[in-house]
Amino acid sequence: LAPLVTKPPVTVLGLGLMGYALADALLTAGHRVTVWNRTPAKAAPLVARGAHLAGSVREALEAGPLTISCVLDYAAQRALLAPAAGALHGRTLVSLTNGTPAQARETEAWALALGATYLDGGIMAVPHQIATPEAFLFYSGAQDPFDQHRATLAVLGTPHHLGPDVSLASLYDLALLSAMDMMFAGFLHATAVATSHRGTTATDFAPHVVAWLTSMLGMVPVMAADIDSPAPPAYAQSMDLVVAAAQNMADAAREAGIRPDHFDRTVTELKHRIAAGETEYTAASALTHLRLPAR
Ligand code: FVH
Repeated sequence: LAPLVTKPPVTVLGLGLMGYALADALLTAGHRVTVWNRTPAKAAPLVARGAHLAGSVREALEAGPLTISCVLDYAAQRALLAPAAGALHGRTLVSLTNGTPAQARETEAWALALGATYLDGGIMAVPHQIATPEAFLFYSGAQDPFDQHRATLAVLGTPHHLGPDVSLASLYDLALLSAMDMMFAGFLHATAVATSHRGTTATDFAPHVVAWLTSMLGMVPVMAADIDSPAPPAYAQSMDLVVAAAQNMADAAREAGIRPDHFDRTVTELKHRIAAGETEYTAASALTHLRLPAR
């Protein structure tokens, strides 16, 4: 006997690495899954497991009340949805396509004008983490569709609804992706410096990177509290010490034959700040200098 399918139907548009993982997780959880992809052949293993491959985007949207879209970018998403837009009326669209806060606001207005409800989302996971405890996803937009589809969305990873401002999910998503990008850039720079020593391999060095970055992560809440609080900071260093360290990092990179650009720029900026009278380096002061002047 075939198992009884009692969970709500869900449509997934886009079967790249991430879209495929989303559809696969929903199928595994027992949902009736309809899929659509520009290249239909990618759906074959899902269809073999019971997914329905829609012949058009319109058919995919009409298959149920909830559609999750996960394609390359918002331009591709809009281009594929536009010809079938009428089918969004009375349905919920959740975009897990990576985009900017402005694109989220624009897409929400477009969907609302069509009589649809809209949630914008950001996936904080890579495909193999979907439906594991490591995966979490940000959502923003109206509370009602989130509450209505919460159980389905929870299959993919822990859902965090950030509130009715639809731009928040992409803002948090891109902020965290920026942190990840800079962390990996830091790892690569460190590894380039360390492996300039002939006897050192990246594999030898990696555990030290992991240990150091893991221990330094403990500073994040301390620095965050300093940023938010008007009280004297718990963590502060003299500007002279920080500029000397940055100069050493620039010089060590140069000696190792590695581009010192980032640290050269840091030294220049810190020297300007010292010349302007700054004596203490704090998280709050660093943040102030990241902000562009108000337009
Ligand atoms: N992969 C990851 O680790 C990250 C994790 C966080 C979230 N991102 C975002 O998810 C979106 C999709 O990413 P992906 O990993 O699935 O990407 P690809 O494997 O490259 O697949 C791209 C899909 O988009 C379809 N597509 C591309 N252009 C068009 C178009 N003009 N019209 C219709 N569909 C289009 C593509 O179709 P096909 O090539 O298979 O026919 C794939 O389905 C993305 O926003 C990430 O930033 C993933």
